[in-house]
Amino acid sequence: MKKDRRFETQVIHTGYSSEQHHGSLAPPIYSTSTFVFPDAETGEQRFAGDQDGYIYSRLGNPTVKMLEERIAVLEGGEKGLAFGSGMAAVSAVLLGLTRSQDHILCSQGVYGCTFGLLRMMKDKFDIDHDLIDMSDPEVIETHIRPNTQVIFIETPINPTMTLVDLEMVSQVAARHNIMVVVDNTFCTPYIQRPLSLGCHIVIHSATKYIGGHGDVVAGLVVSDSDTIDMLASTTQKDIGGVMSPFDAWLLLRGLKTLPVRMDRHCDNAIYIANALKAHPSVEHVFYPGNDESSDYYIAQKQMTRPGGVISFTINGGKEDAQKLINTLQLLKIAVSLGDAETLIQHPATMTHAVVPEESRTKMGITDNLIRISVGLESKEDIWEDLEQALEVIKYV
Ligand code: LCS
Repeated sequence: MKKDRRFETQVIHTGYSSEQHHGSLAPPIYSTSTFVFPDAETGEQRFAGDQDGYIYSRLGNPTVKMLEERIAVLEGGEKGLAFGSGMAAVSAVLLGLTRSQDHILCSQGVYGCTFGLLRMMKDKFDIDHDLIDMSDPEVIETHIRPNTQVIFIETPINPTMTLVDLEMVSQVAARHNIMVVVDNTFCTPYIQRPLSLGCHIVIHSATKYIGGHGDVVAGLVVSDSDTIDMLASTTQKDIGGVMSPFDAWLLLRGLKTLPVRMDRHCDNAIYIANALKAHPSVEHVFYPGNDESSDYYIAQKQMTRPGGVISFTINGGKEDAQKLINTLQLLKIAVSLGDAETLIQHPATMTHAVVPEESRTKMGITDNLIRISVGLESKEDIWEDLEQALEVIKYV
């Protein structure tokens, strides 16, 4: 396909050519563990890397490759790599870029299991980290050590929705030759493209908006060819958290509607965020579309739209948050995000329960914080359900 096609065309066509597959409009699922060599010499050449071709599905699979090519183009990188989960992707990247006695600088606030991985890397492999507020370049500079290899960022940060200025951080990192890794799960390349802002690696929990239908757990990484080849031949191949061909097929299908879905998620979320802001039971709304927020200028700079996830605090505590959630009728009580269904969860006791209370407080994950992944239902129906639940806690 012509390289200069627009995003809405690339999500549908890139990485797949029906002419090469008997005219099949939908891509085939190469559900095979291994590939037959015509002779022993071919096997030798493929293992030696002297001949292109598939060997074994942990090392590469045609359906998975279609997805890797598509996501690479969408993120504006050279190559993509698919994993069995977002955490398989995060761990392959962080373990692939570091060795014992290295240091990672991380945004103050990340998904709970990424926090768990950083702690495990420190305990088991002597790879240290600092979680810092990334709003001030001088603060970042003062935390950079001679052994800092990676700056790892989520933006918006899960679940506080704080934003990090990717261009600013990548400029600081460039002065020290440090790789900047961005978890772009909340935005997808439709909303934010970190590689175009000077960052080096993009990671996705493709479980979320990329899949979009709550039926697959998967991860993706995009970067330059050398970095992807290094990850493919080390932490991916030897730890082995690969994606199945069927999951790649689901994601190829999900990607086709990404721009349409993201626009609807954003339209609904803007409506819900405004309605929450006006409700007396709501203390504060954390949403990149909130123009009263101190980091709103970052959203304006690097995001095309504010996304579909909103967090908010209520006037009350943990019991009130749980009561509100329990009163809902349409909204589903579930972790994850980016699905057609609106999902609601309580980060302090769910996604971020593994983070010790002291660190949770530093990250801003209080007991009265609630996160909503606004779905694709009627925005009026979503609000009616939330409103009736907010009424129940109004007079506590
Ligand atoms: N990165 C981010 C920003 C995430 O939100 C998650 C999962 C992951 C990585 C890990 O991806 P997975 O292995 O689950 O595909 N976040 C979840 C959440 O907020 N609720 O449930 C899972």
